[in-house]
Amino acid sequence: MNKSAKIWMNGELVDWNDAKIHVLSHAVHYGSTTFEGIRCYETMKGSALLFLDDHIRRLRDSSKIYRIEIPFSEKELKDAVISTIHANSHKSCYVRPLVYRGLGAFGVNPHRASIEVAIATWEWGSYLGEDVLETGVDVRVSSWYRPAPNTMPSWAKAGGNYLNSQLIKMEALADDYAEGIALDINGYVAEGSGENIFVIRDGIVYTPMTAQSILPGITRNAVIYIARELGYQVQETLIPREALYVADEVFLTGTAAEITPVRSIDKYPVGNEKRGPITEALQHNYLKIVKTGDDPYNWLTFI
Ligand code: PPE
Repeated sequence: MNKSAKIWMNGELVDWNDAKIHVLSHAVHYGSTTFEGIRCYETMKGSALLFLDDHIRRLRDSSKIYRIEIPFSEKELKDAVISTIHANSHKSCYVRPLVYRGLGAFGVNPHRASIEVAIATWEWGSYLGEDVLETGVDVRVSSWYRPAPNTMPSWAKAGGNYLNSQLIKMEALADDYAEGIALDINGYVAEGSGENIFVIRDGIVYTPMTAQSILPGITRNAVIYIARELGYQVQETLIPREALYVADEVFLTGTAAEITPVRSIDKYPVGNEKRGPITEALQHNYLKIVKTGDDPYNWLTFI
């Protein structure tokens, strides 16, 4: 990982090496964190955060679900993100705001632990491998499902959820796949370990519904928006597993993964195993905004 100079912790910038927590922090034992992943791009008009407001809002939502009151306002958090980037002199970077339950009386009861906030930034390239935005990735359907509704709330981007993601990811890597696609409890397509998924057939763009144990992705939203702007029909709907095997195009979306084409699933070729034309058009329109800094939809926060 690319180390940076400073990490913001509870209102102060501390040296990267000093950004430590106590081993008895609640979060370490019980997974009680909420967090975000935001990208800052070096556009032709200067560095800009993509979807800063939406990410901070989701951090608040995730925290609310877990009855965590963040001891900073949204404005303070946004300012802190920007000052951390400046302190680390990044032109482009990945931003990781983290809220976690710290020390207190020991035991599951979270209300006795402190609420702590940290913001780290570092330079982070391609999420699923080099050149994959063009070549695509090989994925498998995971034998692990996403948690059933009313077990782990998938709308919360919370640390504990990522134990399930880790099982999906490790299983995929063990068999030399770049990523695993999890089904929901009913066997319908849900999402990757760290990405949402889109499936295209006959020019129609399909993606799972947010009630299907998926994270309501901010990139997912943007892609739905761009697709409709380009005139494509988009359906948020149930997708059976076999739809993956007969799709014309499949791609994954996420802040880290951006828009990554899938070239095979369970060794079934997707389309002609190349990035498809609709995937390319969506990628082009998404990346154009963060490359040029032309911001027709007001998605960027210049820093
Ligand atoms: N689903 C999951 C489970 C998920 O973790 C992400 C983001 C998404 C969908 C896409 O959401 P969005 O970024 O809002 O479009 N995964 C983060 C990386 C996880 C990791 O730390 O590894 C990310 O892309 O930042």
